[in-house]
Amino acid sequence: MTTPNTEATVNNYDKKIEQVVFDYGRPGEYPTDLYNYSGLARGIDGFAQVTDEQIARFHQQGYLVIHNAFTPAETQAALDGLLALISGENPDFKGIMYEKQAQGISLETLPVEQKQDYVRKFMWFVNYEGRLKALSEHPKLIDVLTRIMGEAPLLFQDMALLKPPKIGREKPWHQDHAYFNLPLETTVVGVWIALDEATPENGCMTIIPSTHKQGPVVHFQRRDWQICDTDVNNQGALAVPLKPGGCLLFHSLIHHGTPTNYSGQRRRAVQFHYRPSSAPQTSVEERLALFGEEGKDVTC
Ligand SMILES: O=C(O)CCC(=O)C(=O)O
Repeated sequence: MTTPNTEATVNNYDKKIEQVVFDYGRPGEYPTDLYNYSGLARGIDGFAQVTDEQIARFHQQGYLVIHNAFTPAETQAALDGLLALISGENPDFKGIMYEKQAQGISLETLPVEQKQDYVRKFMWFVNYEGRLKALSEHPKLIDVLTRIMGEAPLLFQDMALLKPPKIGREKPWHQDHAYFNLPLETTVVGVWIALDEATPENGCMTIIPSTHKQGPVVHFQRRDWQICDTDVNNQGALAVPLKPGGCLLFHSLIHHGTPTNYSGQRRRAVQFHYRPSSAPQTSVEERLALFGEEGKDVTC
């Protein structure tokens, strides 16, 4: 059995990337219609508009889009924090993964403006950067998450895919729950926050509403730990364009993915995952029995 890609794995803060690494996913061609969408996700304006009806819609459709969730100052502070970590201001922070194209480049000699355009992923940064921690603990965000979960949320994963211009590889269709050792019935919520404008051209989120109700789908180790391209039914898919400071809250079983950034525009974002504080954990074996083990007698 292939060890599943751990793009988003890990359930606690004991684990972190220990050294500078390069993307181990396989960049590759994918069907040109894989990220086709039939509309744009509609959203509300600001946390103040999160009514009980919006919370109910999250549970029905598996997502909630909040434009202008964070102020320009809060968004800029998060971006400044990210750039401070890329520039190496905190030598203890090692959680950066570079795009494959960065291999052979003297990354340490590059100014941060250039260096950031080779970064694929950041992980486990909140404890190294106060500005990012503040974003993850934003009282208005925590309030909405508490209302969704019915109890206090616990941050258990922080990561950022930066998807640099021209080379930012896709994140194939997947369910985040396939990476988490948590019982299926746990309401796990991902929060994806745009730091740049995210568009279909530079690789914004694409989601298939209500797919969180279909339960676990087998994932395969292909270009990534992903749903097989031929198992994706993107009829009804929605693109989720966001301006900086906008965010997408999404259920961990919803099918989602992001196309390659072929544009010349940056698409920096951060993503936090929260679970109810009281949720028990399960094991890798239990997770793979539901989502994996290279397809359990099926092909991809
Ligand atoms: O930021 C992206 O491009 C996709 C992130 C995502 O879906 C994930 O890491 O689970």
